[in-house]
Amino acid sequence: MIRFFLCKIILSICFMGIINAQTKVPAPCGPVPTENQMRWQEMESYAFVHFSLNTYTDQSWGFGNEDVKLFNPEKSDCRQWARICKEAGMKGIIITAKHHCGFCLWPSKYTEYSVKNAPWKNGKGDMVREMADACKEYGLKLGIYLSPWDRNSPDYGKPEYITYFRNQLTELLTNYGPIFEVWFDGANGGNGYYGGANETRKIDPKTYYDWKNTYNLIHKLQPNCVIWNDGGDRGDLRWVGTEEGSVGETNWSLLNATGDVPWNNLHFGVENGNAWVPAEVNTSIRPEWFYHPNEDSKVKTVPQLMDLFYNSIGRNGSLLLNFPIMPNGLIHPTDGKNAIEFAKAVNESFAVNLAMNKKTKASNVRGNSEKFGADNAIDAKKDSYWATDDNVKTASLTIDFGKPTLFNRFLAQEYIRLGQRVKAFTVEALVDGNWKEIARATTIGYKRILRFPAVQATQVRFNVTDSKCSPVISNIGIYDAPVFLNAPSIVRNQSGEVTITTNDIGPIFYYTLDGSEPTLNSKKYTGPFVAEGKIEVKAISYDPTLGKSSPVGSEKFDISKKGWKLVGISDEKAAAMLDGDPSSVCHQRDKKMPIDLVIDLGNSYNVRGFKYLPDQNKWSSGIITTYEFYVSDDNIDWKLVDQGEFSNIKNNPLMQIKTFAPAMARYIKLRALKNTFGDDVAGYAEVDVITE
Ligand code: FUL
Repeated sequence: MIRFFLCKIILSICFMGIINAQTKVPAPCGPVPTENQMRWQEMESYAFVHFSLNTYTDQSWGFGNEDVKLFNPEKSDCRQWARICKEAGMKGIIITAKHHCGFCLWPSKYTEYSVKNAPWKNGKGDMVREMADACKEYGLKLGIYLSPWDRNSPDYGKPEYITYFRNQLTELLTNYGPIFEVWFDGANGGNGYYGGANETRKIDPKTYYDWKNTYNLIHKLQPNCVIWNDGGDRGDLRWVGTEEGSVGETNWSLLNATGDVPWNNLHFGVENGNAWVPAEVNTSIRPEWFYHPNEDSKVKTVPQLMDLFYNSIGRNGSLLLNFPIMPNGLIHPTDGKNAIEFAKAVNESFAVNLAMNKKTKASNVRGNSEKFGADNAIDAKKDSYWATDDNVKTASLTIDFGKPTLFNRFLAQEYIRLGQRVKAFTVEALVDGNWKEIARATTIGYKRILRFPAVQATQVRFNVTDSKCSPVISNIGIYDAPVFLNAPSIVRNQSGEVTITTNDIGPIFYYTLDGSEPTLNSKKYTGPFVAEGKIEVKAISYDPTLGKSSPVGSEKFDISKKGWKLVGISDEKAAAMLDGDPSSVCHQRDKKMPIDLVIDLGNSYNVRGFKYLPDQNKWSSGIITTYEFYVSDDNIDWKLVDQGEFSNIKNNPLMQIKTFAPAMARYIKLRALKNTFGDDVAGYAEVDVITE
């Protein structure tokens, strides 16, 4: 009898132990974010501003010999930048204190190559100070971009440079108040001015900068700052492997602490990585990072910015959106307007969480305790969550609207302080009494948002179908977001045939050919049409059922390519580079570098520039990085009219636009000197000329 009671007591102690364990907060699952990473993650969106001597030379990367006297932004106003960023819902601004050219936006004690020798404010200006003050006024955090690569410094490549670099970092981290992020660009070493040496200096980014001690310095001077580094050492945050504005649909905030980081890991993270290194999606509101007037009509539109939002913040990343500053020192009105309208569109999309205050039911609740109940996922509190018992890896949470409700977005957040757990989930809707799967995805992390066609349902079921540890969900949101139509894309092929398209289903297009803004009274598009010579096509799409039209899509075309002939390349191959289609590519693989592309324009033109679109597949060879451009009247005597580099083409394979002093040409020659792979292939998705 005594034995029986003893057993009972022991059993109930054990059972209470289990219950107790299950009412305790779940143990962390793998690596977790630091407080600095948490603070950073919750910022969600912040801005970059790119401003330097490049702004005045129309370059992407300066060589380091550009004249400081060029820097004179007569209307410069960091308060305008801060106001726009604030209105655009951003939480901070990272300023390019020093880009690769080495020019400093603050009067550094350690170099003459700075604002102190520029005409701007008679050398008394300090752009970093003005930025810091404006951020303070608008309640924004300040971040610093300091390029490790310095094409001006005579010491770059030598040990002395590291002292110089750290001295500059110290100036920036001690004189301008709290810094939330420092940004170390991955572009490192190559040719440059280097104090007049004009040579190529190669370094190993992993060892040259002695990052460990640089990080110690940062931690000492700015303990609350996160470090972004794509230049050889894992910092607190990671690049996502592209500057186009998206991170993988599967996105783990984990990486391995040591070893090389292959592209896939940058883009998707590592499920079982042993360090917390979340993704920052960096991209520009225009194609390029610095201001180029020819991109005034290429500013990302609200629908494009919304895509960016879903592909970054909606995929467990943060969004670092760049504003190129114009030579006068201001953000272009279109960039400002689109960014602010974008913020309004986000607010409108997520204004009402339809799940809020609705009846919930969970398949399992940790220790059956209210503390971990399903209601915690819809209470809008970031520190409460729905959690299940430890042994549970698949679980469902149902939200009952109580009446048919229309929605097209589903949002989920994990309580990442306890690690990232969910590997896969589905969303089902109860439509006319039947459960129907409406979306499925992989990871969640800090925030995941799914888009799907609008559905009307009485209940929604969120199913975690696979998880590394028991799921811990802090927030569920269901929304009915407005639909935005994309600006149409416009292409012209070699025969002069213009085609207008969109990814949206069902809209009608209206267009103009004289540069005027299209309206519903403009010409209706009924299919491809021929429009030769120099024209500007502008088009909108309109959806009659929504009663909505899109932003304007526009494209400027130069002389007709109808009579163009490629010298020494078959017409069939050539078609790919003249067809206006960025996805078709022509490669020259049978020659040794330098590889020439010679085109007979059919007639003589006053040529003042050329355009080169590289292969859009960054894994393929043939993306030219260094070039020369020649013109000729007879295909015998050639005149060199331009040479240089397609600076950032590897990370950002954009249309490269180069202009030069006008020269008469019947023949043009693009000479490829080097490509990103260092082999003997030259590839061309599109080639065009710019004429007077
Ligand atoms: C790149 C740089 O090379 C670009 O010029 C730009 O600064 C961008 C943010 O990072 O890698």
